Parts: sequence; C-alpha cells; structure tokens
Amino acid sequence: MEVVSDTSKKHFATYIFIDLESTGLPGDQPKITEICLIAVNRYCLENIEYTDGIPSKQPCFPRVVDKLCICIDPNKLITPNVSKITGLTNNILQGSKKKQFSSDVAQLLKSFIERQEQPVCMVAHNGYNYDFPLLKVEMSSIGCNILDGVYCTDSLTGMKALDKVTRGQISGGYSLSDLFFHFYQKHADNAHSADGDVVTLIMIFMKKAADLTEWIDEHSTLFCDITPMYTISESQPSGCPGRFRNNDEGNKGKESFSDSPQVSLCTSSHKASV
Ligand code: DCM
Ligand code: MG
Repeated sequence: MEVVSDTSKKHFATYIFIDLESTGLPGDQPKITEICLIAVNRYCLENIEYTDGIPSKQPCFPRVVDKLCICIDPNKLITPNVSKITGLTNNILQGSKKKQFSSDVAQLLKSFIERQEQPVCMVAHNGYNYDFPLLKVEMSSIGCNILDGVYCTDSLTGMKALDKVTRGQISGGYSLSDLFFHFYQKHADNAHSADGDVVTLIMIFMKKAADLTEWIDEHSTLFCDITPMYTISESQPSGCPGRFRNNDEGNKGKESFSDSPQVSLCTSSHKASV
C-alpha cells in the first residue's frame, strides 16, 4: 500500500510501538484478536543502557515504558493455522470473556496515547501494509475517528531506507524475525504474540535508534490518511450476530459466516512476506 509520508521535520517526544494479532492475512478480511502498545520516551532511545556499559554490547530493554495489551474477541473464525502461530483460539478468547472491539478499546488507546509526552508517533513493523490499515477498519467499523490526528510510521520502510544508505549491510530479510536474528544472532522470543513482537521491534529499533528516530521525524503520516485494509458495507451491522467457536483441534464447531458484514477488500500485502 502506498502511503505518502509527511516529510516536514518533526521532533517526536514519544514513540509508541504497536503490534496487532488477528484472525488472518489481508485476503481473509481479518479482525483483531490482540493489540499491544509500548510507549518509549525519546529520552530512553537517546540514552540506551548496555549490558556491560559498552555501546558495542547488547542494549538493555528500556526500564521505563508504558504498556497496554488488550485481547479481543474477533467474533470471526480463527483458523487452526493462525491459532497455531498466535496461540489464540476462539475458545480461549470467548472462554476468557474477552469483549469485541468497541469504543472502549478506542478510548483506552486514545487515553494511553494522550498520557505520553507529545508529539507521539505510533511505530509498527510493516505497519503501512498491515497494522494501521487493520486498526483503521476496526475504528471505522465502530464509526470512531479519535485516532485520526495521531502520527504513525512503518519501521520496515525505515529499516529498508536506512539499509539502502549503508549499501545493504543487513543480511537476510527485513521481517522482524530476520532483523532480530541479524542483530542478535538468536531467534526472537514470543513471536506472533502482540507483546512479544513489540518487544522484538523495540530491541531491533535500539540497534539503529539514532538513525531511525531521525528518519521517523521526517517520515510519518497521520492516521487519518491511512486507507482501511477493507471496507465494511454500511448496509450491514458492524457487529456480527454469529458466534464463532472453533474446536481447538480443528474447525468442527465453526458456524456459518453468512451473517458477517459484507466486506470488500483493498490491496494490502501479506504481513509475513517482508
Ligand atoms: N498472520 C497469518 N499468517 C502468517 C502470519 C501472520 O495469518 N503466516 C496473521 C495472523 C497474525 C497477524 O497476521 O495474528 C499478525 O502477524 P504477526 O504475528 O507477524 O504480527
Ligand atoms: Mg505480531
């Protein structure tokens, strides 16, 4: 998805790293199952501590962060393959009485963002193609635009742009797992949990913090300019009356999707294909 960045120079005070888990890929018209935001003040990114005090060694995860993690009942089937990678099933979300995406989630996000030193920028890896368009769908489905004035950016675009300048020093790909392996020579923990992926993103970010913060100051876009991943027909209710309860071993308890809102798909690339 092409997102035109606002290249006017800013000086973000807080970076809010964000990751979503969902029921699937863009072609599946996914719904969010989990959302995690970790806010890191610029001060922590300009004063990174290292395991043994030497900058060439490993950065320590910032001690002072704000964190918000919310599990959400998608009211849509989570296929066994997606459950396998995320650890989230319809049964466990419904059994835990998680609520659907609603205005209280939007309000929580807004309050969390407003609590940070301003201006803030939300940072997601492949965010322009996945996380922000999906969040936009959910916000639109409840008719809520309270995040429209928040800046957001894509760390994948940033990492690629910076690597181009340094003539391709990054071996392998630019996915979260590839970048983590490149920088730390081990596999990231808790991949495909929203919390785990945000922690991984921050650990990667800290390896290029000076360059990335500067790049983001010149490459962000307002959430209102993000195109939704797909559109939900207004003739259909946004809430889906069917309940989805899939058996953890398979699809046996799957109910019909015929009551789902009608959706049309906008182009958005595969989250994992980066
Ligand atoms: N996803 C998927 N299949 C994959 C990778 C991801 O369906 N192979 C979907 C479900 C995940 C969501 O994308 O919850 C977000 O991906 P990630 O865990 O990489 O953030
Ligand atoms: Mg994730």
